[in-house]
Amino acid sequence: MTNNNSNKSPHNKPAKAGGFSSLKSTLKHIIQSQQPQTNLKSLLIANTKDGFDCPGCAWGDKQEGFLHFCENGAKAIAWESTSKKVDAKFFTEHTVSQLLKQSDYWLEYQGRLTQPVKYNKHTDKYEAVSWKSAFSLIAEHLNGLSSPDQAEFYTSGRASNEASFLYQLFGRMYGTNNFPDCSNMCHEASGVALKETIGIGKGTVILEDFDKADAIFVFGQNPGTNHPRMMNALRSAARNGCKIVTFNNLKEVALERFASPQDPIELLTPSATTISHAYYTPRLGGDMAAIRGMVKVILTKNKDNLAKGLPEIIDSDFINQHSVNFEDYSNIVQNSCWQTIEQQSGLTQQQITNAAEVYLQAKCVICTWAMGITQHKHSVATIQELVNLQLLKGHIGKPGAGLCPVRGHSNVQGNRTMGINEKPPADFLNKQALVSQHDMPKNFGHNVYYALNAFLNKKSKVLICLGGNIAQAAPDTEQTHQALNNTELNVQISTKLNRSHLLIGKDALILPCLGRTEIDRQASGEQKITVEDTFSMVHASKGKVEPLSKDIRSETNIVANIAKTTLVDSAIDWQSMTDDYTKIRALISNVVDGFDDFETKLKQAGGFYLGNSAADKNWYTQSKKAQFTANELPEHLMHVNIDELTQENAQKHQKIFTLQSLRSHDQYNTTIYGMNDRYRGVENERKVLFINEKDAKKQGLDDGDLVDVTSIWHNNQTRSVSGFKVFYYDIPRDNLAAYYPETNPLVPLDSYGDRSFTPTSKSIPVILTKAVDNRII
Ligand SMILES: Nc1nc2c(c(=O)[nH]1)N[C@H]1C(S)=C(S)[C@@H](COP(=O)(O)OP(=O)(O)OC[C@H]3O[C@@H](n4cnc5c(=O)[nH]c(N)nc54)[C@H](O)[C@@H]3O)O[C@H]1N2
Ligand SMILES: Nc1nc2c(c(=O)[nH]1)N[C@H]1C(S)=C(S)[C@@H](COP(=O)(O)OP(=O)(O)OC[C@H]3O[C@@H](n4cnc5c(=O)[nH]c(N)nc54)[C@H](O)[C@@H]3O)O[C@H]1N2
Ligand SMILES: [Mo]
Repeated sequence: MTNNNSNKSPHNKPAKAGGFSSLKSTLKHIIQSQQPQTNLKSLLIANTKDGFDCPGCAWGDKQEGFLHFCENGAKAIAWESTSKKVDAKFFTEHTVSQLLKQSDYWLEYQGRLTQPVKYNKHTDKYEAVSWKSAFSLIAEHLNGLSSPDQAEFYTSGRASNEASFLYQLFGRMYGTNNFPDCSNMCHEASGVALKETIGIGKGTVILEDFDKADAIFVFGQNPGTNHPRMMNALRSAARNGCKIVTFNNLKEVALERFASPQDPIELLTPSATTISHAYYTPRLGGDMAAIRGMVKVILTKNKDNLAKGLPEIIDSDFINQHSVNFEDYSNIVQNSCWQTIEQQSGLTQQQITNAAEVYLQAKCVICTWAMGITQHKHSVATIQELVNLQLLKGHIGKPGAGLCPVRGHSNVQGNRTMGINEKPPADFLNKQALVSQHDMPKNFGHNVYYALNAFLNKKSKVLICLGGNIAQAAPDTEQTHQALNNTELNVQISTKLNRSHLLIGKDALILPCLGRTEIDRQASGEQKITVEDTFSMVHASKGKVEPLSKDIRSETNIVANIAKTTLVDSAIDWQSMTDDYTKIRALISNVVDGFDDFETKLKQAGGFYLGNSAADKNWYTQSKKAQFTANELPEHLMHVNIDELTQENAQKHQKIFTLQSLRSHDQYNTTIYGMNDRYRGVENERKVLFINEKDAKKQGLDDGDLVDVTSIWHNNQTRSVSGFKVFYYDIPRDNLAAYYPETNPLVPLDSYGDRSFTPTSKSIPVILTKAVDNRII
């Protein structure tokens, strides 16, 4: 195993991930959720034929039919399947001001939302409202706006294809392209980078490719926690001799050693599979330099080979036939010097050369990545560098090779396919105008960044959220909360209570909806919905659990009713859409590419593959070829003029660190399941600051000390969080890590990725100060 930045943590990090402790945790969560039997049944049918799609993550499944649940999928299901109710009675007992004082954990822990409620500003309480009145209030607000662009339609990535298709159709018939969504804070950079370079904003591999790859490079991702089913693919690849090379700012135990809970020996003994053949810990934001270095090694070696009359090591046939801009790119690589590469990546030339050697020895390489790559200022450029690397060897569009942005929410990719996009393609709009017999808005709408700004400037007035928790997911918590407090109407279609429900300007509604696991009954009978996974596989999902109350409606039903009440003289029969979802799928067939014969294709076992033009070597780019991109390495890794700031802070003797905000093992985004982060050895604590021991000592900080963290930004606003516990960890010097959403107050709203507008949640410049009354929070 290759190692660097070695720094022993004094904490109890386990020797392996998965195994019995994973099974134990799964059972604990099922038992604690107060509906154990239902949950067990739910788990057994998750991601199997005729069952429901696991709401945990967007990873795909093989069709062999054994149980496809994992520890964190179990948590997601158990969390949804509670028998505790948050109904109108609950709200009579709590004012919104009181609820605001509670933690995110407490809010969601109260149970499932079971009744529509409306905010009464005189009592400061939510009160029961009929569905009909709720829809009328929404219609009244929407129809009272002076422009449809004063409304914002947010989506979180769990909504089904059917619900999200109707939602965007309604929003556009109403007259706006304002569709901010969670993707803006997530994989947006991947979409932007891939669309420009390979002509499609999605990954090019399918699950089976993982069995055929000789090397898998995993960048900036923690699958042991966030995509546990991916661990099965990595484990079996590693066991078959595939070399897995990890680039991660932190030593994540699952990427080191993983025991499959489905393997009896690994389950019950200390044995485990070594996952990473080599594990590199680059500096935050240093991956672009690391990849540039790998390409430099490859191109240099290629040149040497040619000079010596040896065979070339890049795939020039592929490059000549399928790509443009190779010359420009080679020049920029030549001009990138090792000093900058080493300094930015935090890795040595030797380490980068070793990684390049593994790359060169493999016939088929997959590169996967997630938030460690997408949440920086130069994320688009970093992903384009990955594309450059893969193009060099023709590793796109051949079995066992390709690009794999591992998506987050279970249907976030499907939402985009269905048109949840503030910049819709003209062709999509034209087809939709035809089926709806209605003009479509042509101007680009708002993403999350613009939507929040529009509320802050009081230009937008109505916020409708199809799931999610924008209050805690978005950056700059104080600003975001202010934005929500400026709304004239805040409508939240949700399963559980969260902070987004509690930030109210004037009117607010909470509309309780069914989760993925629950039976969805409509006029024509029980409905199924569809989702698309990270491999562009579309399949059906059918809930099996009895809903907690008859008053809970499906997302599709809620959206259809909002549309029906708001739009007069609509050519779409919204009622029939919600009565029978096959009607929605028929509409989708007419509008969305790849969905012709939708209903028939759905009958195939495991659903159907949407295809991927780049995987077929059809490049829908400007040049009609795959594009090498000659981006300069960033001038600084930090999104502020660091030289200036360093000088300023040097005078104050303050050291600037870069902080990443990430997920613990016991959370699903803003949903906190518990206080442990088992794989990192954290117990009963969330306000934790991971720091290199040497850095800590230099700052006079002992393990367990409490610190305040303040971010550095060029406007004068102070962004600070306090009382974080110092936790020595194996992390590169100058870098820090702490959990999201506790650190969101530190991410300035204006600090976003170039061209992606994704908050720079993985590179926040901060300074530390010892909490005044240390050891007492
Ligand atoms: N159980 C569970 N599952 C989830 C989620 C959840 O919260 N809980 N969330 C879902 C969603 S929406 C998403 S988007 C995904 C998120 O999945 P991940 O991307 O795995 O999520 P993060 O916890 O943000 O982890 C980021 C990882 O990147 C590393 N990293 C950070 N910065 C850098 C860097 O600059 N370079 C490198 N090389 N590494 C870096 C961190 O150390 C960490 O291991 O998971 C999905 N699945
Ligand atoms: N600092 C920092 N900020 C981040 C990130 C980070 O790494 N660091 N990650 C970003 C990423 S990758 C993402 S995707 C966003 C996540 O942003 P969101 O998707 O907005 O947030 P979630 O926490 O997933 O939403 C949780 C809420 O969704 C509701 N919910 C759950 N299931 C359902 C359902 O089936 N239907 C409906 N209608 N509602 C449901 C529940 O009420 C729950 O409270 O956060 C982003 N913010
Ligand atoms: Mo995400």
